[in-house]
Amino acid sequence: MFTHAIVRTPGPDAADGLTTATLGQPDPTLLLRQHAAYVQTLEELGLAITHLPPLPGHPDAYFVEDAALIFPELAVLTRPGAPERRLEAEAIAQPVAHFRTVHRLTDPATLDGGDVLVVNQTVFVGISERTNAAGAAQLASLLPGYTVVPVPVPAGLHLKSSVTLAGSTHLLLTGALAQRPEFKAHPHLVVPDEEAYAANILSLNGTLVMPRGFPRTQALLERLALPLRILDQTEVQKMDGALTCLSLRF
Ligand code: CIR
Repeated sequence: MFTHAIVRTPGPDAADGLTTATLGQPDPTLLLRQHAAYVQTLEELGLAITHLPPLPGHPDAYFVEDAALIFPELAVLTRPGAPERRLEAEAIAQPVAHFRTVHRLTDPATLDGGDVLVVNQTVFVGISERTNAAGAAQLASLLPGYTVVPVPVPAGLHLKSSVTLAGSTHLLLTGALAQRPEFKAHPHLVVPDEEAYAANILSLNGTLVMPRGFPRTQALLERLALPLRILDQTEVQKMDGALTCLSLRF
């Protein structure tokens, strides 16, 4: 069960964040509205919310998932791979320390939380443009009770751009990742190539939360017979963000 989430409100400078998408600039008002609907959904699913204010000068800081990892035993402040985002980790130290003992990744490690997928006691770490092998190794040394499995990220920004948990038993992933030996044996659903963005969903206390506009993925998820919430994510998608990025859930 998830009981808490930490979120940060997008700032007026959100359009200045990093992105590779070619979908245009986010509309600041609509971004705030979509973010508020997201937070309300987490609340409705039973999570108590810690709200952080915008972080001036750090336009990507509302993607809080990248700055920290929260496990039942401890928390880890990451060392984000994009130098522009590195200070976001220290900026979230205090709210995270309220809940867990805080550890830190250090140079030469780089790691974004978007590259970390926890499935029971296995921690898959995407090796990507943001996360390196030293990041995975340092994380493993902090998590003796877990098996850390590095996975090359074939496409997209982060590992979780292409694979997330759907309920408690299945992975939802792209065709490219479905071929990887790390995931092959796991029960999974494969998103159609043209709906790759929908591989990033949230599974929260028995409910699935997915982005709007991906009917084939929705049909796949309906097979799991779990309650489904659908959220507009258009403005976040313009900044290479997705549902998991917008919160730390624990
Ligand atoms: C970035 O490029 O870092 C941000 N604009 C998007 C981060 C998305 N975070 C995530 O998928 N965990």
